[in-house]
Amino acid sequence: PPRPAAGPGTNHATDDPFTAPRTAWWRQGRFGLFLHFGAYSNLEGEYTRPDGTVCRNAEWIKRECRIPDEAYERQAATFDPSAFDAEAIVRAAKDAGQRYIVITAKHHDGYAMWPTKQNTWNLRDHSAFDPHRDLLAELKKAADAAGLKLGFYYSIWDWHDPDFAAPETFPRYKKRMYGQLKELIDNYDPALLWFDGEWDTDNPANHWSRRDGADLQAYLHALNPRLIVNNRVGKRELVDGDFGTPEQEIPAEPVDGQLWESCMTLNDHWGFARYDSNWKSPATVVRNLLEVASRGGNYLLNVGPDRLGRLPQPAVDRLRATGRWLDAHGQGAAVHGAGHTGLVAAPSWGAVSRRGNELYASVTSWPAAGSALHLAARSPFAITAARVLGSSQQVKVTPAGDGFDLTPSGPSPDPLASVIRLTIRPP
Ligand code: JFZ
Repeated sequence: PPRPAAGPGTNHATDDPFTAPRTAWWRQGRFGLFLHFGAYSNLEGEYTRPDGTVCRNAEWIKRECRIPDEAYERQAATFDPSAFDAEAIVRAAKDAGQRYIVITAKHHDGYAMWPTKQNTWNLRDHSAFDPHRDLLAELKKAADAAGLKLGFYYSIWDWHDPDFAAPETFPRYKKRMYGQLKELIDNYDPALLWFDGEWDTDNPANHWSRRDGADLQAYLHALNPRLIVNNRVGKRELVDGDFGTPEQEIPAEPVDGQLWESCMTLNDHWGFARYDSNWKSPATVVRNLLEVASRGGNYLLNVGPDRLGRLPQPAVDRLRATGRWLDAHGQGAAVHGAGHTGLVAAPSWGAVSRRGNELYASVTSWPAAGSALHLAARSPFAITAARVLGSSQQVKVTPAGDGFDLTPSGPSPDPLASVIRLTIRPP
């Protein structure tokens, strides 16, 4: 169903993000790299208290480990991500088959990763980093050169700004926030803004209102009508951004007429944590990506660079493996530009996506020799051709019950997952 029209006074983009040309790159891209990088990264997940005990957390370390402001500021002053290599990061994303990058410009700790003019709590004015460098500018340049889109995560909730917590001073905070967002848009021309921290909370109290969300979305679209904005800009009332943001989960069903993006960590933390080696396997990443695409969503896979700005090698390896898998199976045909079929039921053996008149049946549980995969049809259609991508293997298609049986002639060409491409004649 079409989205409800904008309510009175909500001057946001009135196009339907589900079909709007401005969201086409995002809808087709399906796969992005999320980067959590900030002053917390400098601690690499471990804070040693004055008494010698160690407290562990990643991007929430300031709050969860109750680090006093002075101590947190002191450690941030030593932050020197000198090994941040925007080209290497962009190459890793591109090799993975990712089409966009979203980096934390400001997380809850309030620390800005660019030389903002609104305060000195930023990487230029409060760090040991080369003052002539600008990470976001470097990333923008490298992303542009590689044809990847760049977006910024921006936390509304701010633990550092002295004007944040009191309702009387909140307007002053908002003014600085608007100033920062204008800087980001004017100086780096992001394709997307990914808001967070819009929720009700204490310590510090959050006075962000549904009206604030609507005003902000209107402001942003006035600055750049093509900007894509996530739903956490507001409180899911008055405005809902352009896409939903399920976190660390894949919705079982696509939401009719609504864009969504599932964000997920590659290990167990968003920010770098040196003790966390619980990396998802390439098979898990590929399976998640296929599931997400088959349900019409995007997959925003997170990596936290270390204190020097380097991507952890296990993360690079997994990104590389994901890209290799996509290349080997039809150059990402099951993912890029593909989406929800609307024609078949989600199978237990994998995921099925659709691009035009082709269905991509990605099989993570390949059948034993001579056995079939059942494809249940929700509405009648015909299959006119079937082949295994990246292989010469034949697949026999036989009408069966509510759909078809697909019987491959041999073992799975790829233990990770293999793709059967079905050419269909739609109803
Ligand atoms: C937030 C942050 O607090 C976290 O550090 C990380 O940046 C993540 C991507 O976003 O955490 C959230 C945000 C939203 C929900 C849960 C955790 N949510 O909607 O359930």
